[in-house]
Amino acid sequence: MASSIRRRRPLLTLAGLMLAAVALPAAAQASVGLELDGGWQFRQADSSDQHGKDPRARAWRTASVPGTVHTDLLALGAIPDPYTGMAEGGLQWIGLADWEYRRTFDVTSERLDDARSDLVFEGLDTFAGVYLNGEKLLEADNFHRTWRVPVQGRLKAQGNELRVVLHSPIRRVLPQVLAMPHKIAGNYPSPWGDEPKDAMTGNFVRKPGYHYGWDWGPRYVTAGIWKPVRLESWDAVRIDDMQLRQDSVTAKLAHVQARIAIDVARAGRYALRLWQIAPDGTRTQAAEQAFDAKPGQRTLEAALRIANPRRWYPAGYGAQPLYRFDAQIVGDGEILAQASERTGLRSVELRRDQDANGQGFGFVINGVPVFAKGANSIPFDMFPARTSDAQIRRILTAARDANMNMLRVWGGGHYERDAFYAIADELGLMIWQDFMFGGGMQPAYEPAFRASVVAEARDQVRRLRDHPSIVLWCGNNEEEIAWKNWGQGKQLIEADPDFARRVWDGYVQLFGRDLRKMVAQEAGGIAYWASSPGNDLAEQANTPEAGDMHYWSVWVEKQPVEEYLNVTPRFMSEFGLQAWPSLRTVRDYAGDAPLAVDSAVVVAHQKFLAGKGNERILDYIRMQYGDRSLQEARDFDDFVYLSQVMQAEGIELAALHHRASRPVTMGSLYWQLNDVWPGASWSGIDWYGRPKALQFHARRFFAPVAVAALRKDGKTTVSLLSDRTQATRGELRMRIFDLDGRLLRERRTPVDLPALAATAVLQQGDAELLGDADPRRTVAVFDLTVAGEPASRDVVYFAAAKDIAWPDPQLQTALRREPAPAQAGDDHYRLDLSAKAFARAVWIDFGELDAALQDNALSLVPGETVSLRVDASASLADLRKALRVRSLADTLSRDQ
Ligand code: BMA
Repeated sequence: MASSIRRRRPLLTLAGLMLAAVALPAAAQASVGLELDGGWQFRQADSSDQHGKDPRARAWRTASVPGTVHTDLLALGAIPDPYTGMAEGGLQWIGLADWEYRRTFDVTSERLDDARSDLVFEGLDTFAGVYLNGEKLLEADNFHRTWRVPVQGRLKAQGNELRVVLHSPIRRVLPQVLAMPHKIAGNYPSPWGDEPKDAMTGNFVRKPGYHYGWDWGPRYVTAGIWKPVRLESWDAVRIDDMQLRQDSVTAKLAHVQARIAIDVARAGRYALRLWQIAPDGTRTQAAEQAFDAKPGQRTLEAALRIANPRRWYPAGYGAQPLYRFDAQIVGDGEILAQASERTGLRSVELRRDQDANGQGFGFVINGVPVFAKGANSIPFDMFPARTSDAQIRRILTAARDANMNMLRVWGGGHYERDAFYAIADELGLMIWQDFMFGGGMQPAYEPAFRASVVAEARDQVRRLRDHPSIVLWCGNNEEEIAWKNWGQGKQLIEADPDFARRVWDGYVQLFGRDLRKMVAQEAGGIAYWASSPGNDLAEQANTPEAGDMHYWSVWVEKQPVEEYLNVTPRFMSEFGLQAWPSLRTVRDYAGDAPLAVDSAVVVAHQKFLAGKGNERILDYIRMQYGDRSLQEARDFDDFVYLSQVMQAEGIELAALHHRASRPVTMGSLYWQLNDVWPGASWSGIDWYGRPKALQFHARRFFAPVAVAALRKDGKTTVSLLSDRTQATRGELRMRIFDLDGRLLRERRTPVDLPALAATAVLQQGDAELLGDADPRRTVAVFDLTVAGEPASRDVVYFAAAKDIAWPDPQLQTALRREPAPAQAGDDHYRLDLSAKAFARAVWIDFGELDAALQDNALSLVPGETVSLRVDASASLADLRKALRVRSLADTLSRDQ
């Protein structure tokens, strides 16, 4: 909600209001009143015992708010960049220190006279004592909450001092954890000795789990004032919250209940005015009501009926029209308070019908069952305040461009800022929103802990509930499965059955009852789901028959990727394979250090410690591409390339299988969309926003209309996948080639694609497809063309890549400049690419130059020319010089 308070101040013009609304992300918690973000200083607190690590520990130094202590130290040059080289181990002292922030501010006499004044901290990380003019105001203990403290009568006109003391979260919690006779298991033990491996504190704090280290990111247990601070003063009335509850939405009519929570300082007669701004900009008054109010809090309600609403759809199903509502509280002819909220009108249902396969799990938007395609998102940075809205927009746009329609905001991070959800609303990305619980149980058996969580969750649901993108609130990530299936429950039951029962009962109370109740009260009808993966607390937590599934036998248990074909879940919410980001990204963090699979600077950014991540990547490369591909010690570049090919081909296999299994399966979200820092991970886009091969594959395997040719046990099933709501027709072309480019067989078949369906159209054994052709020298290429849709291709190989003698495809490239576009920006180029023999996993790059490619990571059929748009700021000559094209043959044939 964007809100503002105004008293005896000039009114904004209507145009000004519109502009303000355009500039703000929807539902922004506008920093109105007196913003207190600038002018802060910081130092180590008296209580800290880390002064020796920081030569100027006691000096007041410039700080940024919102921000974190790590980024403040970095800005001063007091520490090395936490993301480069091998800085991590040497920076753990920061998490053990206590810190102190301060600033002063003046208050106008008008404000001093106001009946009410609140200091608002949108986010404090985490154990924070807050003092105003030496008097303690607040003892905060939850990163995810918004803190509002009344301060009227405690302000002076000049030189108010605000001081925030941040205690080391590890130090604060460790005594309590050490005193426990039996510990609760958690993720991940610190490799750095800053806390004992068997007394992990992270799960006892309401602070992002990933700050304590994760299997794709470093450990930086930071502290700070991570969101804006402001002083809000009012004399009459303040709008505290505004909800646009969508009670029903159909093509004909939307019933929206506007609920405006106000805080009245002065008794009087007021009026609520509500304006509706339709997606086309038409502004109409939606309600006006007068009311008498006494001091205190109350909620005003107005029932709105919107005829023939323009409905919001997920990407690929329709447009994303957004309505804005402006509320004003008027008294004595003046606007005393106003707020603005944006939403999209749609109906959302989590459909869980019983059927022959068990119980379904799928999202139905405006009556349309939507196959969810997407990925899991993690925080965009270790230090969230430094993420820019532009960075978020770039990554979310890349997700939408890859034909995704859903992201799961994973529970080990933080609730994202308003802009994230506003952008998701605009792009049509549905959001599965976890509450922030990531790995292992918490002390939910303590009522005070549960109360803190419910307060946090209420803050967040109220902040975010009008975003049409949010389609599910989920209690936690992987806590139930860890307890039930991974032995965490069993171990504790064996060690201490009474305590184990308390832990489980606390879990059920928090995730089964408290959060469910709060979501039912506050979230406007959006479904609640206890845990991912799970079956909403039913006995079995991770099964293909019901609920959502995380499938990690491939990767964690080292099963071959073909195993993906043997699991058909109702909704796959996690599965993944790691790959390294581009060499350029590795160089950016590693500098000139020698790069090899096992070199120290490389391993420092590989966080899958449980299984030695680079060894695991090599295992998967070997399974598919063989030993002869591996020059790893000598040629890190090949390792990066092969890791990306392996990841992209593996995830594609699984995602196409999920889509082909519709309607049994209704979702496929791979792990993971983005990165928190530059390093190895399961992401398709690295921390700089550079795509791995997976990102290009995703656009093709998530295309609304696509062909899946899946070979299992010597039999290939070809399915036509359509997310279109109307039936269409097209042509399926099958060609059997030998690798040198000889066409052995071709068949073209007209095909029907029923709406919202996967349709198997062909099933053939190897012998039928191959005839007497050599399986090691032959491929089957399936192309689907449907008018108005991009062509879709899938290729079947009859032998593992390592068993195929790849001929040199003799790739040909031609790069030219295209006429300049109408608007300024990068230049446009066109790259024509062709191959003489079959080319698998063609990768184009321009080295150190920034160039956005329309497509990449392609397979090329002999004789065809693929023409790609390239956007770059570099000159044609420089691009030509930097252009490099490779395919699997280059890497696999090097030693032959
Ligand atoms: C999943 C996630 C994360 C983790 C990922 C890769 O289970 O929920 O906890 O990063 O696996 O191991």
